[in-house]
Amino acid sequence: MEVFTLLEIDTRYAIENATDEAALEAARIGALGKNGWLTNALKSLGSMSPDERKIQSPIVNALKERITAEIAAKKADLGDKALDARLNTETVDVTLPVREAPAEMGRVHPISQVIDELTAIFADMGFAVAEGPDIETDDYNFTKLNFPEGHPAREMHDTFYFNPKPDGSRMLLRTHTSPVQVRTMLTQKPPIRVIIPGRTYRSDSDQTHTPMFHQVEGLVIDKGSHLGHLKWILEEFCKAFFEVDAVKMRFRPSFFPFTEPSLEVDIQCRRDKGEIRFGEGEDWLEILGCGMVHPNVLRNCGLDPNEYQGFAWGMGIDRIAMLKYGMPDLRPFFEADVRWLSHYSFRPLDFPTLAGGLSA
Ligand code: 2U9
Repeated sequence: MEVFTLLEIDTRYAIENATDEAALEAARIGALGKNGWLTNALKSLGSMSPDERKIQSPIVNALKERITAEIAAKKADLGDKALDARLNTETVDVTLPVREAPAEMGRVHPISQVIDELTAIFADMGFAVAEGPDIETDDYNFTKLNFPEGHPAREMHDTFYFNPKPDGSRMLLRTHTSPVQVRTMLTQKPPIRVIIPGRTYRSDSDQTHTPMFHQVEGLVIDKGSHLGHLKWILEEFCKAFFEVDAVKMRFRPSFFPFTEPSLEVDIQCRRDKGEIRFGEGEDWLEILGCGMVHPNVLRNCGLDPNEYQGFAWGMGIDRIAMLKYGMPDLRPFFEADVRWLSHYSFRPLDFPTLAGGLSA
């Protein structure tokens, strides 16, 4: 009994004077740890005679309850004191700007955003995405697309050529994504439904032209494809892309070596104090070119024009991005200016889908 009293006084003194969690834990281990005096006292109850245990058991258990309660009370007290100390020393400057989480800090370039948007729209209509090399042969970029050798149409494209090879042939930077359609027709059996977004190159530079720019072209080849299908696809695309319920489109005759007939397409808009609104107004804006694939092109790509026909279209991605997001100049697209990027770019986790909203 006396020994217990002394040990209890000793432990309560240690608990009371503990100034941190480590000192409190040391006091707890001294009494209630694996080899603590109170643990040993509890263990010794087992070897006592029933009469002796009857006397000692309530004493030892009451002791355990008192010490446990005291430790818990001290623990709460130390926690409160630690919190008070932190609150007294730490201050928050609420005027500081909020830092973004790392996953939120990157931005999606408007070109990538527009490619994601148009991919979502055409994928919903059953189109696959095709890709090909930026460095092409003269054959795939021009000859197979019905540009005759020495024809002035080749000059229209302001081509970047590489030095000639020993056999006289010259590789070039593709001037449009059309060689990818050639590759697709040479390797896949119709029906074909593909879009090709990608980089293209022409030796041209001013406010609306850069030597590298982006195009998206589309191609449909089947037995009964016709201009009515093409018109529907383009109208659905324009409504979805510009996020309007209805849009008028105007088809004008034009010329491209690879399509016959060839058409240029204008979209209805309103020009309002430098802003352009689509799906309303009396103005027209040229947006893309299109046509039925020329029979010579089908033949050059291994398809019989008496069995298959198809249509194709092409448009500048940079241009439709400028129109949709109100950017006046094309050149900053490629200048990597962080101020421009943080203004015009998109948040990385807002991936465009038709169901979730394209640019919401
Ligand atoms: C194949 C057959 C036909 C793709 C087409 C256009 C019309 C067109 C321009 C728009 C603006 C290029 O970026 S731009 O300068 N494109 O007007 N492109 S039809 O026709 C093809 C392509 C491949 C085998």
